[in-house]
Amino acid sequence: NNGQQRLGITEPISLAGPTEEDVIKTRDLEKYLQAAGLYESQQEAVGREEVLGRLDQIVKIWVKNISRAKGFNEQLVQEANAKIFTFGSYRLGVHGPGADIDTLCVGPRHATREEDFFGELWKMLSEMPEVTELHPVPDAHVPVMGFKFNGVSVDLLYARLALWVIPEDLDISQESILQNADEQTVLSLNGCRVTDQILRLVPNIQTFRTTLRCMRFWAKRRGVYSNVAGFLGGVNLALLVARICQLYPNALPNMLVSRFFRVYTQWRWPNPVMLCAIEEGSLGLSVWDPRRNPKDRYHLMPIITPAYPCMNSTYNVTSSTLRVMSEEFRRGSEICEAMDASKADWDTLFEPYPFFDAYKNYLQIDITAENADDLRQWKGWVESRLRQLMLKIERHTYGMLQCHPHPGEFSDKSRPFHYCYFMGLQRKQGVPVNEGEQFDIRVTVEEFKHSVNAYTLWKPGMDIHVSHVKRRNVPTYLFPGGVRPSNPSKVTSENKSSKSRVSGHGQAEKSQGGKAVVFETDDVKKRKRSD
Ligand code: 3AT
Ligand code: MN
Ligand code: MN
Repeated sequence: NNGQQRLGITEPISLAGPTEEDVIKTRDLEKYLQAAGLYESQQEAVGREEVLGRLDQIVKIWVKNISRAKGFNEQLVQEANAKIFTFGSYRLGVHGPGADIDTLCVGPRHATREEDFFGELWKMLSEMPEVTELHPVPDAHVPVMGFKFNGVSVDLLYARLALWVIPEDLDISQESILQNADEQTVLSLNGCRVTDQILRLVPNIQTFRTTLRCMRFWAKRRGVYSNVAGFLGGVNLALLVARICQLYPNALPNMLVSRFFRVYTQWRWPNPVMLCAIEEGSLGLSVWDPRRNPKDRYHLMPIITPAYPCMNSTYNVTSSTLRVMSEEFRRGSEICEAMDASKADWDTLFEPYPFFDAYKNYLQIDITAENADDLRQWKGWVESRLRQLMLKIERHTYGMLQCHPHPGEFSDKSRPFHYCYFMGLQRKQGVPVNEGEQFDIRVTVEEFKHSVNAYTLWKPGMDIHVSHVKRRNVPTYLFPGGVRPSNPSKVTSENKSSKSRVSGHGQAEKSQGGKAVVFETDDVKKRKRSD
């Protein structure tokens, strides 16, 4: 127990350790997470280690091959080295079955990204029978090679260091590693450096892990797990949980969960959450600083990464997604209080958010393409733009119309090469409604589609369609088993009357006061493109 050592930028809130009840409740939580299938089997764990071992071998062979091809003498070829590091949920030790392994290949200065990594290494991988679904994305903000190795999903990034030889015991936590590194390398190293730093800055790794697993599960169930949609991603959640661990260094996971909700319900955003002080560094890289960088002032929910150069990890959050998350923190906090009074249990906390019951109006965004490969690219692009639609709608209605994006896509089994996305729409609450008020967002939607269709890699067949659907008309393939639940909120409140108070169901509906709010959206208009 190193809870005596102060970690973090303030004193802890409480040094209290667990009561007997906390021990029991934490054991209960661990059992719950086990039963929910959040842990992989021993066999899968061994499989992953094998994959990592093989990848390390492969990049070592690769770097020797390219050194030889570049005319290095045999001694230098033998010395040439590359190395695999991990980050993401696997490195944090909170990954579930079937999760990907996020890996970083660190190579020497003569191993270039374009030709050697995306060229030669790609070629080596493409010729291996163990490797399937190989998808290089060299033009991404953080360039990545995605593939499956023995069926395990792998994301492989590349960092090209300014060193001639990569020592086998290379420490990537020191700032000097970033010297003379290109921007993609800094970003790629950052994933690992941040993860390592988080693990160093929490007082107890085991309690941190269990708490984080719990919060990841909660966020997925409540529809607030998604970076790209403007909610919380793996890194954001890890940082939020790590800060709570610092504030309650001797607490067990059950306490940390309830403190998590309490602290973030009371948090006054945009005060930043950070695990350590933001250091200026000596390399002149830009760090998060709202006083200096005007764009940092617009961040609504800053959660700062703890490795130089410190950055905000939640630049995608909008006022709408922040509102949704704040509501979920509040709900979590109330449920934890109810749990203390034995009026709720873990089931209550993890109850899925009834997205298609929560709003009267939805925006449906359908996308199609001609084949699976096009669809995968089109999907990535459209997803990265959906946030713009949300921002535009909010801006064009002066914040009177609020959007709630559903994280993730849906697909209709009977429709190939098709995905759809949904956003709940509601009028801003607590503002008087004008009779017959309606929102015309046709221009907004048109603008959005225009920007989406400006995709530089657009191919014939990549199409997007935006429409307005009423709750009763949402397609049945959205529901598990293709069957719409008769009235989920009602069932809940009848069966679990003591818990319904805190579930927050149907609030959106009530607050619209039953008055007509009409949305006009563009409808089926086949896009024509001449080139
Ligand atoms: P899973 O268990 O894989 O679902 P995870 O936390 O490992 O959870 P990801 O594999 O999606 O999540 O991401 C791992 C890290 O990769 C998190 C972040 O440092 C980086 N990352 C992921 N997506 C992006 C992105 N779009 N842009 C920049 N970095 C990203
Ligand atoms: Mn991952
Ligand atoms: Mn990944």
